[in-house]
Amino acid sequence: MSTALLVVDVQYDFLPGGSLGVAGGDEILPVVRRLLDERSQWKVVVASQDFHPPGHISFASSHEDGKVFTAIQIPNVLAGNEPIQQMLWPDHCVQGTRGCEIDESVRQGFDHWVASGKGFSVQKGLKTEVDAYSAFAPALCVSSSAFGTNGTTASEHSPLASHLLSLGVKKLFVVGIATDYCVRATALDAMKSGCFDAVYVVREGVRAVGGDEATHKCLEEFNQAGVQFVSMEDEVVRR
Ligand code: VGL
Ligand code: ZN
Repeated sequence: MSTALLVVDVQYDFLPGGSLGVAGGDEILPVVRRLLDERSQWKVVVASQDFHPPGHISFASSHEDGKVFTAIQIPNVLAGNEPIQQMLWPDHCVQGTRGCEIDESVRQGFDHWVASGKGFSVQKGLKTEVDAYSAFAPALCVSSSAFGTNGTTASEHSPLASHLLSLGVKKLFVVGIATDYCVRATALDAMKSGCFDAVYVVREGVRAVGGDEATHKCLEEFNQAGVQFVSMEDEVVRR
């Protein structure tokens, strides 16, 4: 089947008890594990990881008087230093810390796919001065697989999109944390890439930093963009 599963940032810092713990984040774990079941027919399974260096620009602690959960203006170093909004967060997903690690039970389910050559991971947010919510952000991600920065892929797509395209992936299912940040950016970018026939976000497999209200707003954006918000009960997921 030409279907891929993308598990976004199911890391300890985004789970309850983590430095940026999302309420109900742990409730998605059984759902993600079920989707990762080895009997599933995924052509490929991708796990993304928020992967920041210490002192990352998105940390409130990196700015004098920086307050968590408020936005500031910073220069966009990728686009002529134009001012852009940057949300400030508690320090989270710092490389080498436990908070950066993918939940053990999910990692075990994922490892099976890696072992059979069908799974790989993508790290994002590695550059100190740039935040990256989307797993499709070009040039901001590194990956455990061979694709990446060596220019062998179609330049108009992100490395991840090009790679999935080259594998013949037509449908992409997205789950993970957080609905209103990295899942949102990833699903919208996937749709925008034009590389997929369909992009699905599985509702039981996501939770938002901003709760129900934020989820609702994302739903409208998904609708507008053609990203389908589906349930585990839906035929399209059960197949
Ligand atoms: C995320 C906030 C900051 C996410 C990452 O994975 O949704 N949210 N960094
Ligand atoms: Zn982050």
